[in-house]
Amino acid sequence: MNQCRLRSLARIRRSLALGLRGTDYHVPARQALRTIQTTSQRRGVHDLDSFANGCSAAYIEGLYNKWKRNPNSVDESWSELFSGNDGSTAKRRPLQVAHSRKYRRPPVERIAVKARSGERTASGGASAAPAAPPSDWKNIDDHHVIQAIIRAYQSRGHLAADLDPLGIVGPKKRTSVDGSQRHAAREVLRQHFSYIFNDLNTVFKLPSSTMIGGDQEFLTLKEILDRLERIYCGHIGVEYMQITSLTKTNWIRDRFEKPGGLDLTKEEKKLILERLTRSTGFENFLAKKFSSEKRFGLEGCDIMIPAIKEVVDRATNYGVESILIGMAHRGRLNVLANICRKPISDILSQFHGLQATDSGSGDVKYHLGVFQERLNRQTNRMVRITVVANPSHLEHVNPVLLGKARAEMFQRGDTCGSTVMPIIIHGDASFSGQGVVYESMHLSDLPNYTTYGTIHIVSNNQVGFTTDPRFSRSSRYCTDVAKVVNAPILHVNADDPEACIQCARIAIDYRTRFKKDVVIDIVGYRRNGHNEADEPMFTQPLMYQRIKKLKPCLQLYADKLIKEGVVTDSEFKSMVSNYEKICEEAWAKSKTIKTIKYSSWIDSPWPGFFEGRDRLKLCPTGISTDTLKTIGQIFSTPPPSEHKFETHKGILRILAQRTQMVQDKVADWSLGEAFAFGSLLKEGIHVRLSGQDVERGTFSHRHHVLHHQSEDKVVYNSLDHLYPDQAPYSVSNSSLSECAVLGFEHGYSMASPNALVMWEGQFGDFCNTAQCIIDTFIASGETKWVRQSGVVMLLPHSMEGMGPEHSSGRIERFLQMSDDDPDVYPDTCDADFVARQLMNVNWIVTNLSTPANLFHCLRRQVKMGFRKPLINFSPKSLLRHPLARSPFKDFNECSCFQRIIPDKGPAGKQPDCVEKLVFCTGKVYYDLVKERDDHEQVETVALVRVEQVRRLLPQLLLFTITMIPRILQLCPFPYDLISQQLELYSKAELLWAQEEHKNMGGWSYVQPRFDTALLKKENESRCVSYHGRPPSASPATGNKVQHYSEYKALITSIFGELTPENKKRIEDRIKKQQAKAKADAQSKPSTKPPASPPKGSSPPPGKGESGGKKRSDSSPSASIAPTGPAPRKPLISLPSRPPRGGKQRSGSAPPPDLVDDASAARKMEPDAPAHDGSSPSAWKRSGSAPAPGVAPTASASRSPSRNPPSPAHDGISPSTRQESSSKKKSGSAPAPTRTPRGPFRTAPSNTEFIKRRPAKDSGSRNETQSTPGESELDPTKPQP
Ligand SMILES: Cc1ncc(C[n+]2csc(CCOP(=O)(O)OP(=O)(O)O)c2C)c(N)n1
Repeated sequence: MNQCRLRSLARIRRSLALGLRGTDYHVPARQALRTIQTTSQRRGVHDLDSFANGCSAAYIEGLYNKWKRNPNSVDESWSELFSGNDGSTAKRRPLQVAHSRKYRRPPVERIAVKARSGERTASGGASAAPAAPPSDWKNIDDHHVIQAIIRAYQSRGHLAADLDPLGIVGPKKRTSVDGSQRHAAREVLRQHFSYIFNDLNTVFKLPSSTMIGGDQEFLTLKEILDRLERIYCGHIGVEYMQITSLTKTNWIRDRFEKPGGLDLTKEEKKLILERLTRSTGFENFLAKKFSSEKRFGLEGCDIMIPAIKEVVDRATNYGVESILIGMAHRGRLNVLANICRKPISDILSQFHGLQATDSGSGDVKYHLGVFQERLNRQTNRMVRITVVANPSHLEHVNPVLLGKARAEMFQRGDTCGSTVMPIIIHGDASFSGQGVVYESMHLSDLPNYTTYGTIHIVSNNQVGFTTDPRFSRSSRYCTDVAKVVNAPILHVNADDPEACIQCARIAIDYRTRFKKDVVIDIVGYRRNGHNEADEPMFTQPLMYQRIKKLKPCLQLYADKLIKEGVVTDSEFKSMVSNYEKICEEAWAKSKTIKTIKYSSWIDSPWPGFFEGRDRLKLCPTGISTDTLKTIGQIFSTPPPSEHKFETHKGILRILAQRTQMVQDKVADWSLGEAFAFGSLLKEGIHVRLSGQDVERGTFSHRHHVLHHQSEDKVVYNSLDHLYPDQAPYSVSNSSLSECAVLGFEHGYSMASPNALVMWEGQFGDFCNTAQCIIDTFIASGETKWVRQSGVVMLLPHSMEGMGPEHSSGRIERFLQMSDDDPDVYPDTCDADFVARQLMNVNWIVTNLSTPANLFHCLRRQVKMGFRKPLINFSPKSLLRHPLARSPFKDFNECSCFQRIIPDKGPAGKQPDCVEKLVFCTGKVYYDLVKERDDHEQVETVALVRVEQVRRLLPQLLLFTITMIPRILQLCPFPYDLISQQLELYSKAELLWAQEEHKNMGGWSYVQPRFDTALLKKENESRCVSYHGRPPSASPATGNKVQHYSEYKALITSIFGELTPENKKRIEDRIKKQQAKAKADAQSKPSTKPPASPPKGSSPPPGKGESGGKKRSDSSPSASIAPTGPAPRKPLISLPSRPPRGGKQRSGSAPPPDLVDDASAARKMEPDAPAHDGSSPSAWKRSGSAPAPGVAPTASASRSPSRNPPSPAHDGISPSTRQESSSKKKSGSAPAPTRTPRGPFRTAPSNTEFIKRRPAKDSGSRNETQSTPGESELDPTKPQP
């Protein structure tokens, strides 16, 4: 089939699908279409060319309607088609007939053709075909043509509409066959036009698919064409035939087509003029007073203000009490002044460059938010108008606004958007260009995200900065994206104020009636450059030549109304001068304003929340054991039996495990989370959790929404049934968009402080597609706009061998954006230190490792006297880790959030005996604990420490212990608790262990803060050394073998190699476990689930959910354990301890006299490049030397086989070594002093220096380098 035919078929398919989609239409229509297609595939092109055009859907529809009334009233071939009798012979006939008839063929001829065709059929159809009833076939066919013409205007009329005030774009008027000038000549009517009859006065009966006749059933052809032309090809181009709902298309058709439906009264016209005077007057005034200031004026689209005003008026009339507006820069000040009625003097004061009296960084005037509550004089009703503060990033305010609107609806108990309405104002280039527009639009019909219709207004000035539309989009209209949600799109010429107002009216009526999105595309121009200082003639010379000649819309409309006698010239002049006077008075007033307050531009005030509250009071977060039991029991109970809810067997097992936990008074992650949610719900706090797959949980651990196994859409959520008077709980799987959904939840959290609003990333890695929301709203929103939000981001994060994009939530980025000063040791003696620290930081960053801490942390979010975003890196394997459970006592009234969890092992009683203090955060803690056990450090490490322990107490030679406190709240940094630990273990070597790469994870954040804490201590010479993966461009390897080898390198760098004794012990232990498991299995063949699981369901209890998942897949520690599948030899070799040379001590602080001067000098070399991935200055600060025992370079980790890594015995990268030796050669070794960095900086000795000493690397490299071929080694056996 050629392209033309394909297009024809596509068109007819669409027409049929759209036009005939009524309840009982579509079956035969589809069949008809299928028949047509089948036939067309068999036939030549000519069969269809004239038949399958864009307008024949109307024709077919007409026939179909007729057939429905009386099957004999249409040709037999159509009858066969519609009745579904599409036998092989019948299939071809309708086409032949329809085509050959070409609408106009006289009946006699047509019947003849039919007969001929019948003769040709094998079935002898000619003799069987009934004779056509006597009728005026010419007349019928002519009516079909009229119907097709009407349909053509309805669906394609907008293509010929006169939308561009500049007259550059759009079809020109052409002379039609009737001699009149018509826009629609080519674009719309195409070949129909050639069938226009010679006699324009012929009267036709109007089909039911049009309302142009009003009460009249008959119109002359001329009148039909004139009316259609006026409605569809005038200053409004309405795109609505794409809407799949017949009710909606009929409604729109009705509104536009009904005669007189678009007429305005004199008063209405006068009101438009008044509003236009204000809109234009405001821009003129600003232009006069601040000619060179950027204000992003609306000139050229001035009518947008009266149009919005119309929407507001009408909406308030319909009962809307709160209107939320999201918009960018263009016309924003005008909206504030003339829609919100923000005092003009306040707006003008923003131009005066005044000092703000409150804290924060502020924002430019055309980004500020506004919240105004006022009486709408037109409707005499109170209305709240909010313009949400927004960043420069175009369109990204959209989801935020929608979330805020949705939350307001929730607060008001508005379940259909009747009291709250969002309006979004777009630019043409950004509407079509920014993906977030599409992503946000897709929320419009989702049950938990819908705002029951948003009014979109495009201020379409036909240029984006300096870029013409033809270079900025591929679609015909900038609004085409709205078609994905079936929104009607009303394009309107900005220089026709009345048409604009009509569109505004229809839009708000449509939204009120159908609760769906609608778009008004106001096509205007931009009188100035992108901003007022820009020269547009550089880039759009011809456009601007025209613009210069064009009278402003206000003038054009005033002339029109004066001509019509609606206003007099003097009335108009006084309108203009009155508004000028208002502006002048405001100007004078603005000059008396001496300071500004950022808080007077807040868009989301929380009245009553801050007043009378001690913001620094941290309320307890623990709850009673009774509450725990109640929540636990309900959360672990299947739906009540009376509901006959069929629950999946696997879920029943999970619930049984939960019951067991409740009985045992311990909680795993999901139970801990449920305790937090349930207890808040009990206290009347609304909880909302949204994100991809959150109902079940990406890792299948949550299971809040249970699905009936044999009834569709029947679900049960036990957290909805905790207490009779509990607050509502909303957990919702979202669309697959991080940007829109996170923005939405952020907006939701802005509406009220009394809600816990959470967004969970599927994996933390994907949150960067919402980076703009994170950067411009969550990180900096409070600073810029004094607006608080307690939104929670839950970002699954941990290195579990799942590859580069399933491992890291990018802790480092969030920490890097935290605004606590790394160099200032805070006043930890302050009684309110903890709360003050939280209040003063821009967000809280946590990496929690116990369910109890998650519980307290989430509850703290709403217990604080202020709101802060919480970024929590949540676990993956820990969700089921047997050690990652919390006893009930950790949730009770005596418990609280723990910012750090000190190691509570036996060594705590003898802190002086502790040799190593390893700080860490997150999941790696559990790995370290296991490895510490496996390494039996007490006996083995002492020897390694020979050199180090010289400065320790003698008994340490025999008693060496590693302490592992966990830092759970990374930001704000818990200085007080860290300092306590440093004090307590004053002789221990300090280590920071992380599983992330060196340029990632928490290291770059904690290192300077550790330094600050250490420098605060007198006579402190220690610093913290780094133990983790080397720097890398990629967050994680995708190669399991490499992952494990990196992991092992990290472990070895802290604990050294497993000794033969260690390995023997581990082997014995495993054998014992295996034997026990075997014995258990023999004694009780299966742990009984409540009922036998169906195929493919969850694993049996005993193994639990985790039992079903191979540990080796997710847990490095599991995989390197001897029980795991035989791991391959790591590609990166591990350092052995003790290191060669005797003096070296990986990661230990040598006494100052042992510091290698030369390596220290290298470290201090100011110009030394940062081979380890840190910046040179960070490198200088020490503590940032390459990790001992880890792969030395990023390149090595990228391609180990081609670029084999050097051994990590000394933790020095080859490049660093090279660097060192070259520096040595050049003899440029300065004294080993540290550069003071902050107020507390002195020059302590550097534990890193000795680790960086070059080893005999060539030998060791050969010794330890392994190739994949050699890698099938038992990890329990000693490594070479
Ligand atoms: C996401 C984003 N990209 C680029 C810019 C820079 N920028 C500011 S305005 C503008 C042109 C916008 O054109 P349009 O959407 O048509 O609005 P107009 O300014 O013409 O009203 C651009 C590219 C921005 N602010 N945000």
